Order: sequence, then structure tokens, then C-alpha cells
Amino acid sequence: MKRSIICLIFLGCLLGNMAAESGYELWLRYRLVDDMSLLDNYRKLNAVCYFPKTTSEQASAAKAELFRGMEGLLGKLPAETSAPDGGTLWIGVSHVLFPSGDIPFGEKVRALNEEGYLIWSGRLNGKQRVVVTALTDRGLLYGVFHYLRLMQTRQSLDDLCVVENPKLKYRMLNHWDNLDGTVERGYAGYSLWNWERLPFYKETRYTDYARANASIGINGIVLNNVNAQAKSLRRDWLVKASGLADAFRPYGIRVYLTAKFSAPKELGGLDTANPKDSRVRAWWKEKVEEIYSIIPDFGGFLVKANSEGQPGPQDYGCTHADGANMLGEALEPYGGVVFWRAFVYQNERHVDRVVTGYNEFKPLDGQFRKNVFVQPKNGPIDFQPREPFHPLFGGMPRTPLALEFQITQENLGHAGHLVYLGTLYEETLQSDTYACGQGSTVSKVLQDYQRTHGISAIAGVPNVGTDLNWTGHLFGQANWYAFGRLAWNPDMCAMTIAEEWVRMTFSNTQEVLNPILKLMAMSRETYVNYTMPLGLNHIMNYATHNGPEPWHDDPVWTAFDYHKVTTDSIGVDRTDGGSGATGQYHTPVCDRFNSLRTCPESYLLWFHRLPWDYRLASGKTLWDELVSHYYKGVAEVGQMKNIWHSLEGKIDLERYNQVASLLEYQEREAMWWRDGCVLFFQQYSQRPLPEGCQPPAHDLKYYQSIPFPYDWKGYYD
Ligand code: GCW
Repeated sequence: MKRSIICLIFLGCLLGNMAAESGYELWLRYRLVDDMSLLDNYRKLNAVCYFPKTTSEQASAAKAELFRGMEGLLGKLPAETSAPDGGTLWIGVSHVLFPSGDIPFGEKVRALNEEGYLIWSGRLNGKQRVVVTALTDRGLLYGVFHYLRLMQTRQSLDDLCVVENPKLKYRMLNHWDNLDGTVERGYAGYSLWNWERLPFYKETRYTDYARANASIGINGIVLNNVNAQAKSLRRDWLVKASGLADAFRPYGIRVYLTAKFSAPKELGGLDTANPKDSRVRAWWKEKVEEIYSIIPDFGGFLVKANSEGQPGPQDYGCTHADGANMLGEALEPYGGVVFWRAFVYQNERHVDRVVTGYNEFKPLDGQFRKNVFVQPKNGPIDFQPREPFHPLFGGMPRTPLALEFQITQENLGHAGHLVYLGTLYEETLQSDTYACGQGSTVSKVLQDYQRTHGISAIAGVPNVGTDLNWTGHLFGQANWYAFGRLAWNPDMCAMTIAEEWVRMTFSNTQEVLNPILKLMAMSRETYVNYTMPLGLNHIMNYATHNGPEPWHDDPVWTAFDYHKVTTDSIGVDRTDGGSGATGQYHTPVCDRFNSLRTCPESYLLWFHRLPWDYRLASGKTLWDELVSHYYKGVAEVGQMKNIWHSLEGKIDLERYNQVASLLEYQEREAMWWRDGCVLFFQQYSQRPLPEGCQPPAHDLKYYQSIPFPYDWKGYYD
């Protein structure tokens, strides 16, 4: 009898795991553990919980999450006890759990910082127990999410001794949300913030968003776009923002705002925004005081200045440091910080855009106040599918740098293409800058600012919106997850993170896990192959940044600056003899990029301009190799489709279908890229397609006329 009930539960659990899902729950699905012996073990260890009484919002959030997770994973809630030595599971901050200070693992607790936690299991006071503890409630919250993740990913709870501290202090999301509800470069619906109803009505979604972010350690959210509106700093808008701050606070997340540099003029009625003008400085001080009176734990400002039309200190003959320091000074009494972006270029065609960020900021190293970060993007152009790391990461030892990644896929197929970005993030973070000799990876440089300046940071531009599954493409969730995990520990391996995500999002069975991981591992290189191989870049559609447009050519912006194609050659000479970008890196990186013999082929046309018949390592000519990459990319999308099809019936139909149909779409777009680019460049190379490459079905004009969102005119009927 007992056995058949168990079997029924088990069957129900299997069916439950196959029920249609929208994806709204993200990686926090907490489905019943489907391995009977593990379930048994988990239940025993979690039978009785001792969670000391608390009034803190963060501890309450931790407890609520723990119980929510247990109810789902174990099918029942633990019994609660108020007797300190009664429970099997002890959760609480260390000085409350062990008031006498007599902690068996005291040394480990002392190694924790204010956000760290310890998960320990073993025999304590004669009984088998699990302890999750921290120095602060925020640490506890992170510890609880980790503890649940152990069960979500089916790990043993025996003999645990997990000691975790985040390696970076500010782990930020930079929303590019506009105040009218649209999102710049957002492809998953409208902004999550319902400004009309804020601050009074706080949607459940805000809490779910905060939960998801806390589960990966995000602790700061910039609410609005770097292409800023001064209005966001007006009192009525600050009050609205306070509603979001209230919703996020229990999850350890502070809110930040972008600051439009001209706000003293636009809002304050001054005739200048000159950072050296005392009236301007006084205006910012008062504004900051007002902000803190409304949002007491406000985090600070993110600023885009003197870039793409945004106002800034250079409008008054002042430097970025002058501007940033003025804001830093105003925020300092409250503990706030400034993130000052280094993404600057002036659209002057004679200047190579790749060298401008470094040239503007390097001379300012050491001139910024202690609470100011300079924030470069991961690479020196602009979130391309592959870029070498930004040379500023080896160039500003006296200024804390915050690295900005894009999670939203502005140049990676929007929310239509399956591209796992964890591998892109890892590639940047593990690049060696040689700033202090070998091993000075970008990741180490970021972490080192914590030692040298007491602050460190990383930021991601999120891919979320009002779509039911948050990110449009289900696999966009993996990029959000991966960013958070790397923000916590930038040395994690991207595929380890992917595995965690797949286990929690889809299944722990090898038959599901293996194919999905294979797909994710190949996806980014596949995208590079069919869009911008061999270091080619910035040849996407001008307006939308999706689809090919290497032919775009107008006085404001021309793709020809980025590929420089002629009948002889292709690529940009950025070596010593060219724009000199290679010289912005330390030796030996500089030499490696500078010399054709050592430059990685993946950056070949980024740093070098080469004739069509140049021979690559494969023995093929540059033309043949370039074309082969485009064809390979499309073939790989075909493989990705097949891999996904092997999952039919193994995951729920709703999510299976979503990804399956988007892979069809991705394949069409990959062909569009391949055929458009190959025909366009062929006009110049005047060479035949390599053997085995099927010629495109249409002429170049056809591909040039496909609009986005596209109208395929029956091309693939
Ligand atoms: O490349 C550009 C994007 C803009 C973005 C800008 C930036 C927010 O196309 O949409 O503006 O980068 O990062 O500031």
C-alpha cells in the first residue's frame, strides 16, 4: 500500500515536471525532487527548522523563500521549533544562532564579509544538522538561495562546508528603461516599471524580479536609461522610484538613477550645468539631499556624458573627472557612488572609434574621487558579438573600473536567437591584461580594486520586460542568470553556470541536460560565424542592429569604416602602422595583436587589413575562409535545431515549442546574414564561392531590401 502511494506521488511528480510552463518562474521553479532516495535524505535533514524570531525584512524574505522552496522541492514544509537545539536545520545570523559565541566553525564565520554566508552540515551537539548562517540578514538571504540551489541541482547535503563571499561589491543591473514605458534595446516587451501606478501599487512582479535577482546576488538596480531624461530626478518621479526601492529592499537591492548632466538647467532653472559653477554644485547637493530624504538607501548615479549627444562637462571645457567628482562630492556624505561611463565617441569619421575611450580616460587616471567608478563596456567598440577586452582594464590602476556587459542581445539577434552569453562574459573576464604581469586577468583587475580602493563593481544591461517569461527567448534567462553568477564570482566557469541553470530550469536528467548544454556551448560561436566572423564587426543593420547591413553608407554612419572593404582587401589596420589600437594594450598582448603571426584569427580583421588571397592557418585564402565561416554558422544552427528536436517529449510542450519555433526563425535570419554578407563582399573580392557552398537563392538586391522586422517575400517557401 505504502509503496503504491509512493509510486503515485512519483508519477504525479514526473507529470508535474512535464506540465506546460510559461517560464515565468525562471530558475526558481522548486519542483518536487524526483529522486526518491535524495528526497528522503533531504526531508530528514530538513524535518525541523529552527529560525530565530526576527523583525528584519531581509530575514523574513529569506525565511519566506526557504519555506516556499521546501514546500515545492520536498512537498512539505518543515516543522518549526523555537528551541535552539531542537531542529535539524538551523538558519539565522551567527550571533543569534550562537549567542554564546561558541561556534564550532567560528573561524569560517569570521572569514565572512557582510554579504557572505556559510552552509555547514555534520554532527552538532550530538545530532545531524545543517546550518545556514551569516553575519547579516542579507548574507543569510544569499545563503538560503544557495542552500535551495543545492537541492534544486540534486547535490548531497552531507558534510557541507560552503563558505562564500561575493568577489565584487557592487553587482548592478543597468536598466535602459524610458519613463514612457519603452525600453531602449529591450526585446521582451515594455518596461517592468509601471510608473503610472507607482508608488502606490506595487506589482507582485516587482517582488518576483527582486527574488530572482537576489538569488544570483544582484544588489543594485539603475532604474532608467543612460540616455537620460532630467525628469527622473524631479520630486514626483523620485517618489515613484521610492516605491520600487521599497519593493526591492527586502531582497538587499538598492535603487540608483541615471543623472542627466543638464538637469540643473532643465529642472533647476540655472543657465549652466558647468561643474565648476558653485550654483551648479549647490544644486546637485540639494538634489541629493532631497533624494535621500525620499529614498534613504539610494545607491547613487549612473552617467552617460558627452557621448551620442548626451550633455556633459566637456560642454564647458571641463573633464569627465570634473563632472564625475561634482556628483561624487554630493553623494559622499550618504555613502552613494557614481558610475561614470567610458563609452564615448564623437562620430568623427577620421578618428577610429576603437581608440577613443582609452584616449579620453587614460590621462584622467587617479583624478577621480574615491566614490567614483569609471565604467567601460567589455570591449572598445560597442557590444559586438566578439570584441577584444577594453584596453582601459589594463590602463587605469588608480581608478576603480566597473565593467559593463550587455545581457540584452542588441547585436546578438535580439530575443530571437539562442545565444548563450556566459561564454562571451568568461572570454572577457579571463583575458589577461598583463597590467601587473602575467595573470592580471580582467576579472583579477576588477577584484583588485576592492583591495586597493575598497570598492569594486560590474554591471549588466538587462534583457527583461513585460513578456510572460521575462526575457522573450527562454534562453535569455540563462544570460541573466550567468551575468549574476559571474558578478558574484567572476572566475566561475560559464559552462558550470549553464549546468546549474539547465538543472533548475529544465531538468536534472542527463538526457535533457547533455543536449541543452551542447547547444548552449556552441551557440555564441555559431552566432559569430554567421554574422561577423574573423573579427569583422559592426556591419549590422543601422537602425535596429539586427540583420546584415555591411552596405550601409551615409554621412553620419557607414559600415565601410568598420570593414573597409575594397577589391584588394578587407579589415581595419589597427596596428602600430594603422590607428594604433594595439598600442593601448600591455606587452605582450600588444605584440600578439600587432603581429599577423600571433594575432588570433578570431580578431584578425579587427586588427588587420588583409588581401583577399592572404593564407590562413587552414591553408585557405582569406576569402574562402570568410565564406566558410558564414556557411558553417548556418549549418550549425541546423545542428542546434536537431539537438533541440531530440528533446521533444522530454520537456514540457510549451517551452519546447517556444524554443523550437525560434530556432526556425534563427535559421532564416542566419541565412539572411550569410547570403547578404557573402554576396555583398563578393562584389569586391570577385572570387567564386569555395567548393561545396550552395550559391544564395537570390541576388544581393533582394537581401538588401528585406526590412526588419522582416518580410520574407516567400523566400524560404
Ligand atoms: O550602441 C549604443 C546603443 C544605444 C545605447 C548606447 C550606449 C543607451 O545602440 O542604444 O544607448 O550604445 O550604450 O550608451
